Amino acid sequence: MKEYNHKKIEKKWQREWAKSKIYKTTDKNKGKKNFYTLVEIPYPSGNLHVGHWYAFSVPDIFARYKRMSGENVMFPIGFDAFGLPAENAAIKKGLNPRKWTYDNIKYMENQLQSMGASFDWSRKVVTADPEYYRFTQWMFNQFFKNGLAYQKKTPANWCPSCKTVLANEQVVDGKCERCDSKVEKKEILQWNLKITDYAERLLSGLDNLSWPEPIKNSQRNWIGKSDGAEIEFQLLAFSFQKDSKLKAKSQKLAAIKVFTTRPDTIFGATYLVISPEKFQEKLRENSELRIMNYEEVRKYTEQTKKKTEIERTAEGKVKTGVELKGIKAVNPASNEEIPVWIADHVLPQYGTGAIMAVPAHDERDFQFAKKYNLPIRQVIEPSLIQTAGSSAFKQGENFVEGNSVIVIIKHWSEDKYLGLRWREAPDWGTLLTGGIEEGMTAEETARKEVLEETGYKNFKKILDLGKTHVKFYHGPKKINKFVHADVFYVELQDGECVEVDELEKNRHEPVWMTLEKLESFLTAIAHQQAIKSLKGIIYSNTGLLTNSGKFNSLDSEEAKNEIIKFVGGTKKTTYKLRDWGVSRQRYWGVPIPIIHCEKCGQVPVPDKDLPVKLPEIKDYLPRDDGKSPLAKAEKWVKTKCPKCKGKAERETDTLDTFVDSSWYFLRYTDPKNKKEFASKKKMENWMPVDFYSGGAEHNTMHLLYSRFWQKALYDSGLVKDEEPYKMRMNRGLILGPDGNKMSKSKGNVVDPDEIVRNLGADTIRMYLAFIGPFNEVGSFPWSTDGIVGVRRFLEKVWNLKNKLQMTNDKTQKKANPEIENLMHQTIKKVGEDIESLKMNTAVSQLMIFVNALTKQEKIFRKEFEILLLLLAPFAPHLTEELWHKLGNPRSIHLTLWPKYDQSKIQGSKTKIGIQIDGKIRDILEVENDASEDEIKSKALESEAVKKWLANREVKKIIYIKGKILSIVLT
Ligand code: ANZ
Ligand code: ZN
Repeated sequence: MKEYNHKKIEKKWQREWAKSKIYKTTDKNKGKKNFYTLVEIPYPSGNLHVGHWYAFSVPDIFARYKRMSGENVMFPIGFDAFGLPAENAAIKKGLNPRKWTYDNIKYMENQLQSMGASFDWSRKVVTADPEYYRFTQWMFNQFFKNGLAYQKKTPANWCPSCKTVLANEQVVDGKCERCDSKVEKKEILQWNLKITDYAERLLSGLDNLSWPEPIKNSQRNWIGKSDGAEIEFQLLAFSFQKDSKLKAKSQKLAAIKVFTTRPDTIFGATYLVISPEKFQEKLRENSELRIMNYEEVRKYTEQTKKKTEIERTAEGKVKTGVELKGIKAVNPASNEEIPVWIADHVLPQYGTGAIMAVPAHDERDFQFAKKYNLPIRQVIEPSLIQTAGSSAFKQGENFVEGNSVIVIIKHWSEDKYLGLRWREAPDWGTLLTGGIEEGMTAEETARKEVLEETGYKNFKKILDLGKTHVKFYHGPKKINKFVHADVFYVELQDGECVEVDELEKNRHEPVWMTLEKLESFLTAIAHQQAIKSLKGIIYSNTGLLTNSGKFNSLDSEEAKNEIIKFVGGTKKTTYKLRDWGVSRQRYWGVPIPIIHCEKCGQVPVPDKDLPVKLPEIKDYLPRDDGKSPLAKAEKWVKTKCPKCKGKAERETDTLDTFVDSSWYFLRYTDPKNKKEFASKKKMENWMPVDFYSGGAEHNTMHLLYSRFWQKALYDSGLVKDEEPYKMRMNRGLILGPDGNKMSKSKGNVVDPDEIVRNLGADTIRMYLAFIGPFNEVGSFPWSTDGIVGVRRFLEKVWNLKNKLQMTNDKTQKKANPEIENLMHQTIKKVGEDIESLKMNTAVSQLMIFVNALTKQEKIFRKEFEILLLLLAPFAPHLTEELWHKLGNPRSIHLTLWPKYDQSKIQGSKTKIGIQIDGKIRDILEVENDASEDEIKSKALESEAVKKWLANREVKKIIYIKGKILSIVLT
């Protein structure tokens, strides 16, 4: 018996597959459906790590399965070869980034070969190849001609250590994603792509994609759509006298436009806040605009510019600001003159860069108003609907309206409050409450209710906390109610009581409790709201308007449009998404194909002159003047204007690598095309991508950029589909054996090359498939025992060949029906599990099957062959070797996936005893592979079990696999 020698087998078959090109995909394969499996194009960082293995070898299992299932599968690979990581590494080692990158690619190609993945290498794409980036440049120029690419002086995230501009997405917690330095703001002339023009389509396009919801939601949040209005506030100038008292002069100055999502709250806008940058702009535009405290304002603005967006908007941040002395604004709804401030928490790029502050209903405005003593005016009265408990409002049914009071009563000597426990509705906890009768005021009612229902008669204090409106179902009276309640707070003077009516006493029981207890005791939503009002927690939801002139008592949502009209505003939708800054002041990237001419302005390099090749220069280190190192390549920079032939200069910035990776998947469909980025016909063979697997970190960057890119190409008629990816899936993370993220400094990095040498590629592949469900974003620690276990499993498979029963064997036994059933069940389960990316449970099933075979004295060739076929996507080398040893001439990987016989599977049921409090009460027949949850729910539905469940509750359920489900009752 020869031993399982993975080294020999793996090398041999990798060479053989390369020679016979079995993974080369033709664009059309008769009778087969094309299926495009895509994995994210890797950076040639220099060394393949376990993360790469996970990212490629598990999707390879999927691709192989699809191929065996009769589909024409394309599974391409390439290298995203430009960009910071390559350059930083090159800088550290003093090497030319091009040489360094291409050396890495060579090295990584060998490593990738060792994985035994079924990549179609003939479609390799390298984004740093001039044949590739010539089309990156060409597309950029199309966008430029269509007005989608523009240059603008923008405050950029500047990394002082990498000496380059970073995209917002590359700034994490105010720090550079790559080097962790604190990011600064710097004004730089930069190229941008107008992704914001596509915000709405990027959003609505998601609705029709069958991607996982969490991925779609992260894109939705990133795009951040808000419906609101833009409203103008006039500014007034004030002349001021020596005593520094303001004196209105009512000279109309510029107007300030604000963006608000809550125009309904405008009567409560008691001051205006402008972002410091926006105000500077206003000052520049309008020479009449003058303020008294310019120096203070200037200083504050300077400080603001040093802050990152995250620092400016952090939730817990202490609010700061400076009032603009000498001007006021006019609230267009109330005509009031209100103060104007600048503050850094208002961002210049969002909305209009200015806000109307409504401190009564916005938490940030509230904190600001408290700190600077600005007026706070409530304009929304809470309007609530009880949805929980027996008093939940019955939607769609009639209701009666009424007025009432809610009274919070505080104890005279203790820090306690009164709650009422109702006898008629035991789940009901409330404050004191009662209806207002004709001719009585709310306060009179509150006093009367306290006296009549509790007997207390001496008040130290009574406070009106405003109105709350609520819809609920009145259980005892059996009607829906819409109650308008006045909330009061009463502090008792002493415990002196009058006798309370027996009838009242019987309805509810008064309980004294701490405020904290009271809050969890109250079930009535309006009463919970009353406590919030008492605690001074602002109400930021919708409700009924108050203090709002002719709009009083209207529903705030319904009043929005009328108020916008009333103040002459316009409806406006904004997005958080910003335009995509694509300029990089870096050497190692695609040169932006634009020529600057003094006469003609920005002129795109003509198609015939593309690619604009990245020149070879000596000094490619970043410069600290904010310019790209290419600026030093004078010969290259100086050129002729394509239009007027006069002297001109090349753009020296290079493109962000996210540009390179925004279309690589199109190039795979036609990688050698010299005329076009890909021919339409070739693209139609494969696009859109059927299955795209990658990392969650790309939800909002690459995935959004490439969707935008595709839409922009679509609008130019260059591609047929508006969306590039039919399905997207994010994989999890492989952790070090210690449960931490693998990192050199922690010494917990697993080296796949070493494992390939010692245990083999098939073992790693299988192990990574087994480590967890591939379709769930989780993190899985590497286990040395685990991988050794998988290796042993493969050895078992190897040794099974010794049990093969020869056809001429006289002692031949009949097929074992148990094995046959298990085999069909395994075919079914492994196929279904791979299809749904639950590779881990597919492996478990294979292990069950192998164990059963190992226990047999002899096994049939058919059984062994089926095992090999099912195992082929996971362990391609081992299975190929054994397949050929059996005398099969063709590659196992070109063989079809076996079919299962349903009738054989149905026989494979198992009996599970259902135990209740220790006694078997029922027996269930379930599929062998039924999950614990399935068995549980079946058991709880069984009539026999239900009988025992009446009046009692399930305390615990214990499942002993394949045998007993034990239910313990209370
Ligand atoms: C008045 C108001 C009252 C607001 C209220 C909210 C609640 P989202 O939903 O995230 O789009 N805002 C507008 N522009 C801003 C800027 N440049 N920097 C900081 N804050 C800005 O947020 C929209 C709300 O954020 C706007 O509506 C505005 O405050 C504020 F009870 O206006 B609101
Ligand atoms: Zn010119």
